[in-house]
Amino acid sequence: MDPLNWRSSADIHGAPGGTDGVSYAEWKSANGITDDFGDPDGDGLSNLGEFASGSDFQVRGTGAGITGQVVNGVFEVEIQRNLRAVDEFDLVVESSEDLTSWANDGEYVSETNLGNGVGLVKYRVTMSGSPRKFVRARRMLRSP
Ligand SMILES: [Ca+2]
Repeated sequence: MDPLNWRSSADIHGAPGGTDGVSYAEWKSANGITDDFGDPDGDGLSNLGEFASGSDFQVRGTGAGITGQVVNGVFEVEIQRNLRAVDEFDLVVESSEDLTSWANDGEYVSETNLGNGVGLVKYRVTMSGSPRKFVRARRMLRSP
């Protein structure tokens, strides 16, 4: 087993002997969602994005989303993700100096389990002397 595929359990104390993952299809069915890109709470995050981040698709502004700050010349970004959904999504952090050319240079640092099925993943991006740098995070649904 590849340790890079390991993840935190969604709940504190884990789920020994079983999985605590929930597929996007199961979540959609349980919540009566038919539109992946619908936004019933009007917060700009699609239903698919709400599932991936572990926020409530019916309540605007639930969860931390994405935050960032410069620490000792390194940009650190924290991204909220649904720990029950991480088996289905890859998270990629990219940076750009011109919003045209993007580099997959986000370096994984750590993840904190917030204990409510949500984790905060920290990545760092080197500023490399550029006067400005843009950072984005992409969640990509894995192919079955
Ligand atoms: Ca939304």
